[in-house]
Amino acid sequence: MIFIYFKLLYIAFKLINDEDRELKRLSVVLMALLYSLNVWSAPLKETTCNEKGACVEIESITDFVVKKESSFYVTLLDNVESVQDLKIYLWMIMPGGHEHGTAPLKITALEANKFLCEKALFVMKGKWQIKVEYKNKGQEYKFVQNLILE
Ligand SMILES: [Cu+2]
Repeated sequence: MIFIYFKLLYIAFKLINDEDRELKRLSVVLMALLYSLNVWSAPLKETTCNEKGACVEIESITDFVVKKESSFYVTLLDNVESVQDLKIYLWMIMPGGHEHGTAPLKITALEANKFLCEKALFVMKGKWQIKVEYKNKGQEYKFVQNLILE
């Protein structure tokens, strides 16, 4: 989220030319304010690949906000006919090194390779991961999408 925030800030800087100093200053203040109030949360659409060359795409439907139920799509960009034991879950890595999950997601298959994941509840601020795991032809596949929730 921080990364996307700075990316947006960069775009804002590029869009507003140097003559519009006041406008630029205003947009920076506004974005900083939204960010500090924790009401700004960026959508996500990322493709994650593993060392075997298989990929999954994760696309948020709602924004990912702490203590609010979120939902997202997971699309397997692999040969899905032989995929078994699909697991999609949230994982948190705490500052002290402790790790934990959450209540299970509600997962609905929309297509053979596309899944709707609901009831994703990020219970606290910090470093989160969306984990996708499955087996395909006797091999295990694991994907990790990192998220920082402020
Ligand atoms: Cu935690």
